[in-house]
Amino acid sequence: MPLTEKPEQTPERLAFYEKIDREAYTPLWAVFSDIITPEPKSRCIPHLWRFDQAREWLLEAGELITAKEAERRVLILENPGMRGDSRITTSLYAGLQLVLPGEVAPAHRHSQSALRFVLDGSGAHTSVNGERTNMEYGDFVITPPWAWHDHGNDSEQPMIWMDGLDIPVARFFDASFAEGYGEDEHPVSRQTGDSLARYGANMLPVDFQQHELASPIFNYPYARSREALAEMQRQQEWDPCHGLKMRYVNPVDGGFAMPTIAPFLQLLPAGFKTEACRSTDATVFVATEGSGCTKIDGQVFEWGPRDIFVAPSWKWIQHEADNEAVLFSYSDRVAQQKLGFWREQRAQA
Ligand code: GTQ
Repeated sequence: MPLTEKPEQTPERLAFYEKIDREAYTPLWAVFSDIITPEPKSRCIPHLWRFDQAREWLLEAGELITAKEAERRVLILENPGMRGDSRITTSLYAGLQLVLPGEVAPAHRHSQSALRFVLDGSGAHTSVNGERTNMEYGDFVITPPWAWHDHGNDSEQPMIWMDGLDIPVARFFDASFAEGYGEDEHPVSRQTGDSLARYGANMLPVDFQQHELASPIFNYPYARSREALAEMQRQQEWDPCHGLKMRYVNPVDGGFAMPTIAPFLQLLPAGFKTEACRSTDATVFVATEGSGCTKIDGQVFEWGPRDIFVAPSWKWIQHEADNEAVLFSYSDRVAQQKLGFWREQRAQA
């Protein structure tokens, strides 16, 4: 049943509202249907950013400012429905970061969690709490909340990755803290590859105790994830809405790899067309391989490798792959599920 309609605004009522307004009161019945909506209502709109254009403008930014002067040389992908707000969805941020050969993005830490998804170049590193990882195309890298991190590029090529952060979430809760380390790089105290060996080989140190919310693995190499998809593909078991979709997990508890951001990797075989599906977690997608198109709320977006697109909450999504395609995506699903908000619906076939 629909909710009661908004009551009429009689002169007596309006006079009353005006009187109480002066002392910071508002009648609920005048706003109820705006704040408790029968379905999600959002300023977030579907949009696609072409990587080639972004790369050109990032390299231009590289001539204007150094990574150090900028703290982070990033072009924010702002949702066109929420310009000026530094967000790609209502709860999440996305940006494209450039680190040029020889540069360092100085060590700092903040309350916000970050993910990196590597899109261009090879061999630059990020360091998290004293361990370095070298980054390759498609690697999914985590910076947990309040972890020291700096980025450097000792390779010969510019390195570009997508940053996904929960900046709007921290802002919503008024819980943002940040500080610089005071030196370009945090000292390296652990061997490169240690975390992946220690936590990412289906084993855990015998007396391991969970103290952090984020996964202790901080680089999930694309080569491994991609190989898993290729192996599963042979089984030919497809989800009608997602093709073959996996979520990146925290091996300690089986939950999502990050406390506020849910990351996924999915494969769509050549020619596959998904059934329409919608969920309350607005989602950022990046094509890593292949090309195709995605219909979001009736609008069709054609994508190729490294293009980024966003689907708002509760809008029908349908993917179609021209050739074998892989999509990385992230959303706030993990937070919504913990808080009891998450819903999904699959179209009746
Ligand atoms: O690399 O630490 O896109 O702190 C925004 C804020 C990246 C980072 C962003 C950040 C970073």
